[in-house]
Amino acid sequence: MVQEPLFKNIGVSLKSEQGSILSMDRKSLVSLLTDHGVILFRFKNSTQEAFESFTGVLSDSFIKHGAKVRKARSEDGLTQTVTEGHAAIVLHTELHFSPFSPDIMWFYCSKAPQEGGETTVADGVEFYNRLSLNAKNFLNSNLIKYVNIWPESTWRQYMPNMNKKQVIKFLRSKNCEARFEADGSLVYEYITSPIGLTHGQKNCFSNSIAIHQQYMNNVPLFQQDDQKVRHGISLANGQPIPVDLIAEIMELGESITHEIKWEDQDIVLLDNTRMLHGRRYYNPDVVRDILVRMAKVDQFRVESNKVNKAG
Ligand SMILES: O=C(O)CCC(=O)C(=O)O
Ligand SMILES: [Fe+2]
Repeated sequence: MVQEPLFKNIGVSLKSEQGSILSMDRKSLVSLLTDHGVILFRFKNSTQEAFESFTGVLSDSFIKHGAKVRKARSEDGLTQTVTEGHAAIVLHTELHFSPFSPDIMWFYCSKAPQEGGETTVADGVEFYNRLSLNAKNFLNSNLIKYVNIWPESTWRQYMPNMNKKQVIKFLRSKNCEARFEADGSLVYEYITSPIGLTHGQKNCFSNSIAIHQQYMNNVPLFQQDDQKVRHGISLANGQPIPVDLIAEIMELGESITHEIKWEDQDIVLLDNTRMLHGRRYYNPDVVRDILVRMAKVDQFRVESNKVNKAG
């Protein structure tokens, strides 16, 4: 097996012509992921079945993404497509806007695009360090409020065994205001810090601020069948996020973005508590098929002290 840096400052790639992905053990995966944030496994013959077994090495606690723009690709629905379509997606922490944010993400390249369609990644620690002092101060002293409106088909994916009363109780235990609308939609607010802490206790820019501009301005990309805007974002006090801060986040994010150029059967493991991800545009006539599995792993969960401090 050949181990080399994936990008200049972050990530590692492991390549093997003969070895099986299933020979990697939990301990080395945890240490590689902690040290490097993102791992590319380029092994020959990594089938979807091998991929699914491999993802069980770190955790058996998987999360199903409830968005309608993803399709189930395994019987239990835990292997899903990435967000469908060919549009670019800006850097984000997966599901940061909810208490269901996974600690890790696994990607599987079932069909690599011929051109474009790279998955993008950026280091949230570098992101934080390179923010202006103003932006750092602002993000450290403000919490973000996300508003989510989830149709019944969505919230049931995240909380399959709960009735409506239990859903409200569960969300209140996570400090969320929550209620149901007459059509069964769940409306709730989730307040959290835009700055997380890594396992090494480093500050980390980790949130869904940028992608909410896409959610709100490019509705068809995320809701093909419904024009109701399902996401909102503001500061915890309801004030809008300053436009110059959003501009700084967009510009800085792009300047520290790396691209994963997929090959068939590649597997990528990403620490969602530290690394942001997104994707580049690709032409609609290009075939691209990337699958994803998302999981909770106790070792990779670091509660942000800032939320606790703010009560
Ligand atoms: O298509 C990709 O590479 C990633 C898209 C994405 O961010 C997602 O589906 O979570
Ligand atoms: Fe994503």
